[in-house]
Amino acid sequence: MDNSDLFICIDHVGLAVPDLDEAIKFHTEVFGWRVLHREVNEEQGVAEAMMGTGAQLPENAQIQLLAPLNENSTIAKFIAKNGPGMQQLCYRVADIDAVSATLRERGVRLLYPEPKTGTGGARINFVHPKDAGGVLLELTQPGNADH
Ligand code: CMX
Repeated sequence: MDNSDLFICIDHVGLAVPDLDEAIKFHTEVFGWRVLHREVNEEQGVAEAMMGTGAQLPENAQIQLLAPLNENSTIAKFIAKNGPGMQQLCYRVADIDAVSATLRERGVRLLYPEPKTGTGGARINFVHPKDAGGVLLELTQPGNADH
């Protein structure tokens, strides 16, 4: 795959938060963001909200607020170890299978053998932080649902 076809843009930056409603209140009242989408993803162990600015365009990155559903959640573990804060950076891709194959060819480990379901029905996978310079890197191929 050609490098120019790999990533489309930064889709979102994910913030680990202890309480979703409190985080939404803070980000709307203090920073002026608005809720674009909310959902619970049981498989990922998160309650999440995608936040956009008042002038949000489809190609503008969003903020993803991620709260743990239970103590076994990846987000609960992250907060216990690091406190609340930036948990992930997510790149949007057009074809996650092709991008995954290219990254694997280049020696990068993806966490799941096949993509799982993420926000709004997107197909997602993650590059381990040890293979991405210390950053948990999500890849997302958006679904057709509201995103
Ligand atoms: N960002 C950067 N580094 C991270 C990290 C993160 N979010 N999470 C873990 N690490 C680092 C740790 O600092 C640690 O490094 P050291 O060994 O140098 O201390 C190493 O990776 C292992 O960390 P750990 O605390 O032992 O964590 P685990 O191995 O149990 O889990 C990971 C790490 C990436 C496999 C796990 O977080 C994961 O599966 N993430 C993908 C799923 C996910 O994040 N889901 C929630 C979001 C859902 C969504 O976006 O839709």
